[in-house]
Parts: sequence; C-alpha cells; structure tokens
Amino acid sequence: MVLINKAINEVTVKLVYYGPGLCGKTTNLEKIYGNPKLENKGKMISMSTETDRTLFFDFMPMELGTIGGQKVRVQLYTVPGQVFYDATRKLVLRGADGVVFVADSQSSMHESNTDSLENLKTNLRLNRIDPDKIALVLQYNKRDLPNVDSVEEMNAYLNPGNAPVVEASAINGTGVTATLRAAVAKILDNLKNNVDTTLYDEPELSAPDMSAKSGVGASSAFKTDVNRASARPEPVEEDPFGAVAVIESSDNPFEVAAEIHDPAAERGELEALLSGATSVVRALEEALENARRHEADIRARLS
Ligand SMILES: Nc1nc2c(ncn2[C@@H]2O[C@H](COP(=O)(O)OP(=O)(O)OP(=O)(O)O)[C@@H](O)[C@H]2O)c(=O)[nH]1
Ligand SMILES: [Mg+2]
Repeated sequence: MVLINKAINEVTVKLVYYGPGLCGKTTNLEKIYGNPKLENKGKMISMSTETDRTLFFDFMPMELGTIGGQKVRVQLYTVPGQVFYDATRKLVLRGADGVVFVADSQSSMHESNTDSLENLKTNLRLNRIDPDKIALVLQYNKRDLPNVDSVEEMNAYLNPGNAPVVEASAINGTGVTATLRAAVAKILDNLKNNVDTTLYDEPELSAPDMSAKSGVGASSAFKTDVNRASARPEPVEEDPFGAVAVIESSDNPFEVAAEIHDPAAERGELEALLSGATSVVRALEEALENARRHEADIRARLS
C-alpha cells in the first residue's frame, strides 16, 4: 500500500524479497546495506537463527531521493524461505507494493523455485493483492555456481508473464542494485499509471495464525541482529539509481495518485499502517512465546 504524505511531499513504498530457502534474499539486503553508493539507509534489522536462516524477516528502510518531484522512501523486507514459516511470509506480504522473487538458478532448485512462486501467488491473493498486477521482478541468483539452468530455461518455468529479469550473484554483489532499481522503477510505474492491485473478490485476511511457527527447533536459538551486514566486504556498483532517476525528467509519476489522496484518505492509510504494525508486533510476541516454550521443552528433554 503506497503511503503518500502530501504535507511533506513524500511517498513510502514497500518492497518484499521472496523466494525459496537459501536462495539469497538476506544476502541481497546485506549487500544493499553495505553499498556506500546507496546513501540514506536506516539500520538493517535481521531476525535470524544461529545459522543465519531468517526466522521472521529482515527489514531496512531507505530514502531514494527525489523522483518526479516527490521524496521516495522504500521499506525493504525479506521473508523466511523455509516452508514452515508460511504464516510469517503471509504477514510480511501485507500491503506490499512490489516483490522481488529471488530464484536459485541451480538446476536442483527447479522444484523449490516453482513451489515458492506458487506460494507467493497464494499468499498475495490471501492479502487481496493481484499477483498479475503487483510490481514483480525476477532475480535469477547464484549465477556464479556450476549446474545452473539457462535464463531461457528459467523463464520457461518461472516467467510466463514476462516480468523483468535480472541475473545476479548476490554473494558478490552482482545484480543486486540492478534488481532493486528495476523493482522500484516497476512500483513507480504502477503508481504513475494508477494501477489498482487490490483483488476485490478475495475476503479480508483474518488475524494472523502464527501456530505454523512451531518449526523453531534446538538449533534455532534466537538472534536479533541489527547491522548483521556491517562486517562483510561490500560491493560497489556504478550509478545505483541511474535508471530510476530517468523518471525525474519525465511526467510526474505521482500526479494522479496525489490528486486522489485527500487528508481523510491519508488518515485512513495511516490507520491501516498502524493496524498492520500492531498485528506484526502481536504476531512476533506470540511467536517469541512459542519459541520460548519450545526452547524450554527441549531443555527439559535434555535434562
Ligand atoms: N554461490 C552463491 N552463494 C550465494 C549467493 N547468494 C547467497 N548465497 C549463499 O547462500 C546462502 C543463503 O543465503 P541467504 O541470503 O541467507 O538466503 P535466504 O534466502 O535469506 O534464506 P532464508 O532466510 O532461509 O530464506 C548463504 O550461504 C549465502 O552466502 C550467490 O549468488 N552465489
Ligand atoms: Mg534470509
């Protein structure tokens, strides 16, 4: 849900990195976080297990500067890829304006990629977001590895809708900024064209059921790590927002959207945002309690 603050001429969009376990979602955010050319980033917050598997999500806010006369902020999220964290994935997708689907290019990951893309579509629908209209970019990651499928092969099974594709090796920083740039450009394009991504025939999602989170096990001791990326070597890519900045010289992409946002609507959006934030906090509290119960269980069994 794009949040437009007319008073300070600012728009905030939400971009979610989705994909199967270990495909490189968190690595993408870490590389963005560590890229000195991308300025005005907030702290990166990671909630992961001891083995760096994402437990809830990673989060990082960023300012992208002024585009088309509006200040643009983007909130970046990753979902946990492990299948049993579906409730969290659903929650993180709430109000998303764009998705980067990170696919693992290794041939052996074909089925995991397909399953995850199907899961993305289901969870978008459950959030009343039209999978065919939301800004979607595919990143074919891990191109540095042997035994990867060709781009054509991957397009054949993942990309019938012809979404933009970026080849990447996130671990080396390659393609990371290009992916972010493509996704932001897609979101701004949707905004400019006033695309309504709501699925009206889908019922409202009820309160989140976090019971599916009981996959937290003995090796999953909890770790909330702000700035997990800060010690890693950083990629440097040229002119990170070159392509997005092009929009600056074209028509104001926010003209239509700005017109239809009166103060009452803005208040409504803020209230929706607050309610989303509240349910995330509640869900996290519940999940933390679950994890603590699990931990105690395992300790009791060990002693
Ligand atoms: N060779 C190679 N390894 C990568 C690449 N991107 C990420 N990795 C590695 O893959 C592993 C998983 O990366 P993460 O970024 O934690 O994966 P994730 O998608 O966040 O995983 P979950 O949080 O469990 O869903 C790590 O060891 C990364 O270093 C890449 O482009 N090439
Ligand atoms: Mg992760």
